[in-house]
Amino acid sequence: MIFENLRMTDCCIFDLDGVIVDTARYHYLAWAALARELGFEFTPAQGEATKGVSRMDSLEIVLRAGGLENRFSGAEKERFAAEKNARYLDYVSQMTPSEVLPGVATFLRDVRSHGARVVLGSASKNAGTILDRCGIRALFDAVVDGTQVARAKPDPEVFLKGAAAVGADPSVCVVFEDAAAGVEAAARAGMRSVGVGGSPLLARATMQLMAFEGFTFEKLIAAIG
Ligand code: B16
Ligand code: MG
Repeated sequence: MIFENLRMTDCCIFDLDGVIVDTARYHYLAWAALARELGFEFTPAQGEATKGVSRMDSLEIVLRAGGLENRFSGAEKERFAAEKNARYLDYVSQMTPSEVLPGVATFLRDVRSHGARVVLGSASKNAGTILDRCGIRALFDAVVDGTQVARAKPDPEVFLKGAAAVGADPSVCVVFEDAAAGVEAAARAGMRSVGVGGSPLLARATMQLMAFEGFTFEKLIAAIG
């Protein structure tokens, strides 16, 4: 069968925020509230730079936006990050399965129905909570998140650990990412990638996908093998 002859993909690794759910708006609201407490406005455009970036690196982006870099001790920064996270978790605790982005759950099931593995590779330390709130943890063969990695994207650690968790070689893995740092992490891991959402910042990805509705594993294989 042509489909099987073309197939190089045995494992799909998914970023969480921006690919499976749209938690970016909750991250933004929580950072903007912290910025207001510190006396400045953090705009949605400035919030774009925090996508895919770890919590402490995101805090540095926020402080820089307010001209407050190098102003606070490590302990104060930890307190700011904890405060932001508490606000973020208030939003996350209200999430329901309806917030899984359209077509995603169907695509994950389709990947598995062809015998390929489905893995989560997220920078978020809250990934497990989000998967549980949205009722989709059982759709993954392995979950690697911010609690298990020492180095943030664009370091490839999260994706290499994800592949290792299901015994897949990087050459048969495809990473689905909405952030430039994640596309670069995939390339550094020796993996192909799908840039999700249409941002011009994802131009380095192997292929682009606007949204999951109507997308199938067969279409993925037809496009990139
Ligand atoms: P947390 P992803 C990332 O998730 C978010 O895109 C990024 O905005 C956030 O700062 C990071 O997780 C850390 O999240 O504070 O929950 O640990 O896109 O890698 O799934
Ligand atoms: Mg993301």
